[in-house]
Amino acid sequence: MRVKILPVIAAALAATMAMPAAAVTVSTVFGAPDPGAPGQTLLVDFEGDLPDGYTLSGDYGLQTGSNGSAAAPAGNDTQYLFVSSAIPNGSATLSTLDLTAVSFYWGSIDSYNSVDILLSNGSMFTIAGDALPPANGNQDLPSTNRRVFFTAEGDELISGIRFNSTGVAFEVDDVYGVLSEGGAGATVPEPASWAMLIAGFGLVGAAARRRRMAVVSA
Ligand SMILES: [Ca+2]
Ligand SMILES: [Ca+2]
Repeated sequence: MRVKILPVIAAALAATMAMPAAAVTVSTVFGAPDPGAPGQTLLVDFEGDLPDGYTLSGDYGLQTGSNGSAAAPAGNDTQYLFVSSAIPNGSATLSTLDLTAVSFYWGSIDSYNSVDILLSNGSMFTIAGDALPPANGNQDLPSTNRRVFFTAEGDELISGIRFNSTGVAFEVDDVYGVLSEGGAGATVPEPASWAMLIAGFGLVGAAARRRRMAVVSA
């Protein structure tokens, strides 16, 4: 009978542990200059050391003003971060504390820029620059210099942002966000998962009852 029961348990556990699809909503506000992020807290401005709990990895540059490597986001005369195909890999990751929402000022949006929003459950949400037209890299237009907001749905939490660019360049400054009040590491199964788990145990119980009945009738 164990041979029959174990697959039922395995199926129930697999349903519990299955990674949900990343659910993130996106909205933008035209910039030139940065419209700011009402209701959110400034987390990283790329001016000095990162605050505790934040790290930058990958390949990136930090600069003020415009040159051949990168263009200052419209209306921004402070230091900003850029990634570029002119720098190996054209990709950098900002790891954050657990956030329910995050936003940043995206300068001279190019179609070949993309953003990966990393979620603490291991899944990822991606948006490409060409989702925000005209995405032609114009350094002055409000439509190509936007604050972009990402909000995690349900119990999901944002744990990082990866900036990618296969051309010159992806420019970003002033990451704002909303810190999670629940803190990191709370991994209570969602109601749907509980239902699957309980249903799985129910099947196990039914199998056990059938076995007892079989024993009695034998
Ligand atoms: Ca800055
Ligand atoms: Ca650009």
